[in-house]
Amino acid sequence: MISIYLADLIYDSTETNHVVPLNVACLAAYAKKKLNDDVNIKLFKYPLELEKEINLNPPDMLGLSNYSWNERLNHHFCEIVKGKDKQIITILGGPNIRLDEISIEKYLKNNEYIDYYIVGEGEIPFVELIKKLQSDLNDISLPPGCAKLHNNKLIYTPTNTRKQPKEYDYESPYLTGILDPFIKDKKCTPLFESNRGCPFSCTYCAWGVSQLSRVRKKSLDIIFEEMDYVRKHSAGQQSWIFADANFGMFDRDIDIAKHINRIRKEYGFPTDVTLWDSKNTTSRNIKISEVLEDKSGYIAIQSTDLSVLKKSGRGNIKFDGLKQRLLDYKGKSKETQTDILIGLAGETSKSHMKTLYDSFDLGFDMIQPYNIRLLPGTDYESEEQRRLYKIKTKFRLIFGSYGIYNNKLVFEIEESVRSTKDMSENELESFKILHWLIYFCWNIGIFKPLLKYANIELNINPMDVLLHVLETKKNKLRELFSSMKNESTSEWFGTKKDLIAYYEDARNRNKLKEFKKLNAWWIAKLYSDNDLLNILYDDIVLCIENHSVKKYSNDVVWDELKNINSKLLSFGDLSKSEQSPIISVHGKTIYYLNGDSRYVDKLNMKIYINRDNESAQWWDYYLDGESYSDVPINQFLSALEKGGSSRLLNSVVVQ
Ligand code: B12
Ligand code: SF4
Repeated sequence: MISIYLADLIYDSTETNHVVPLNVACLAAYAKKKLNDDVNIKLFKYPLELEKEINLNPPDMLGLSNYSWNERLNHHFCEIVKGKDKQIITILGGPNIRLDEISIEKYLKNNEYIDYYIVGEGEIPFVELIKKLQSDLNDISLPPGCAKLHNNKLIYTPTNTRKQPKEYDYESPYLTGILDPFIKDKKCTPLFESNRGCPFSCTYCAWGVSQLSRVRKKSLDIIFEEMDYVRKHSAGQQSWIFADANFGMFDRDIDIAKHINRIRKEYGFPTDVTLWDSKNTTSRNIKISEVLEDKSGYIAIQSTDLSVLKKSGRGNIKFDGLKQRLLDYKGKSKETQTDILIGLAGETSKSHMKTLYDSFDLGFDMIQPYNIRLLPGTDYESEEQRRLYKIKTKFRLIFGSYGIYNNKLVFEIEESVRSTKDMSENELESFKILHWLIYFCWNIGIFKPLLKYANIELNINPMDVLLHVLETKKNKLRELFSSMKNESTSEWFGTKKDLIAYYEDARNRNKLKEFKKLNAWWIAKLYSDNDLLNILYDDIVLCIENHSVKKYSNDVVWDELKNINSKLLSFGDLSKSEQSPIISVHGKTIYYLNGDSRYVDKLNMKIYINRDNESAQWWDYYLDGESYSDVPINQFLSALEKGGSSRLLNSVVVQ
């Protein structure tokens, strides 16, 4: 019997992003069904466990799931097993590889410890490869989808995806029980699929590659059974993820949503279900959102420039439909969120700036600009598009992805777009602090009441205020911005080789641990000096007051907001549950403070500011009972990185 270890590795140093290893479990379940007792398969998620097991009982075959966040770790484990025994067969699968034959050949040549790469959907090629390895070793041909080198030349026939059936019915990994240890692990988020593939072809996305353009469905009964199984046998995780690229593409997705909601109502979980909505199916998306009783609506616009969207492969996504959904969500008082990318094909500094302005005009409550990570296998990463758009990239560490396995230090690297023919690196970098100001002042809400008032009452786009803040005359704030700029640029290395040499140098190893999420680090810096927070507050207030012709002396709501906004962030201690004395305010003030529009016409509303028990306990746990100003700044930072950023503000309670 052949012994196979399959792993979807995630670094032990990270505490987030853990999902059940559905990818390799799919292979294991199908292989078990087809090959019965010929195979003995073990699944792994954590590298330390895999390392231990390899040392105790080396397998005959090691198969690893290859993504942009675990590639170097995978290579290292292939090297480890080959070091133990050259006969152990190593296989990589997963999306993190260019898809043309020359590149696959190069990949295998550059990574001598990898015997096979399975490209695209894995179930059938994996099983056929095992069968092949168990039979005729003289025949060098391979099943479609499998790639290897023979005499230094590639042997590979791509899977003919056109011939795949519209429905796929491989064995369900959940229902075989193979994922039981993982759904019982509280840290692991259950992951489901109801379909595979995406008909759109956004150039920066590995979902949109031609291999996956045909959408194929899984049987509805199996999906229901899987959800029921996970409900019954899991640790009751509050989060679930659906891996579908376009949830809402089919009518039946409404039934899936109803099933999720039934489970949630009856058993109290999952409260939080991540779904990527389908495009161009507005009314169905709205219906699904109603069924799931979503409190928020997520619509990724990426850019509002139609020519950029077209060049980025998003020309077929109807912008009007996105707007209609947005209006519906806003009409139902849902919190709306969007993603924006900087560095897309054809995006200029001007058009990106306009996208940011437009996002506020459209009324998004959360606006999240991201860099573009170049992903192997996508069009945007290809040599052709690199040349066409004169894409220049740089490299940085992936946060939290490092560890020592088999006595060797391993860490992960991302390659991101730093300039194109339409946007220079300086221009791209000039948005960094602005993006952070959007995150800090608007998304997590620190000065949102003031900015929202300015936007709605005075017709001032919050971008105008934030751009003004960037030009502050206050020395202390200028110094902060200048240090932020240095920190931001110094994360990047010109080449992968330089980055590796730097972090492998024993003198710099500690810096791996110190590598931080700058968004959180800059909050820690601001909070560590109350003066800075006050200067930022003053600058925002001054800018709004100077911007408008309206006289404020009589505007009760503005005065109340100025007073209460500062209390929301500095009232009491983060770790202490506290209530302020009762404050009397206009109903409209409440709307600007927490979005509740029920009292806008009422005078003399009674409210109090509250630091609720749950938030206080959360901070107490992460700050060891101290105030944030008394703990080392790195401890505060670590709490922010673990989710503290969204727990900074006190809430407003109406009496
Ligand atoms: C779930 C998911 C996640 C999870 C984590 C998943 C994990 N395994 O750890 C979360 C939500 C945390 C996540 C985060 C991110 N993700 Co993600 N994510 C997905 C998603 C939606 C589903 C993946 C999945 O499990 N599908 C179900 C399984 C069954 O399908 P599969 O992975 O394709 O596996 C099949 C084949 O690939 C193959 N196969 C896979 N492994 C193996 C192994 C062997 C040995 C063999 C033979 C075959 C094989 O067979 C499988 C069955 O057919 C995909 C999109 C998609 N639908 O594929 C993106 C995707 C994987 N994510 C992606 C990205 C870029 C990210 C982020 C970097 C986004 C960001 N900028 O922050 C982050 C980074 C996370 C980190 N750790 O740093 C990219 C990866 C591209 C790449 N080249 O690696 C994808 C493809 C989406 C995209 N936009 O292009 N993600
Ligand atoms: S629609 Fe979404 S999943 Fe499909 S290619 Fe575009 S970004 Fe990727």
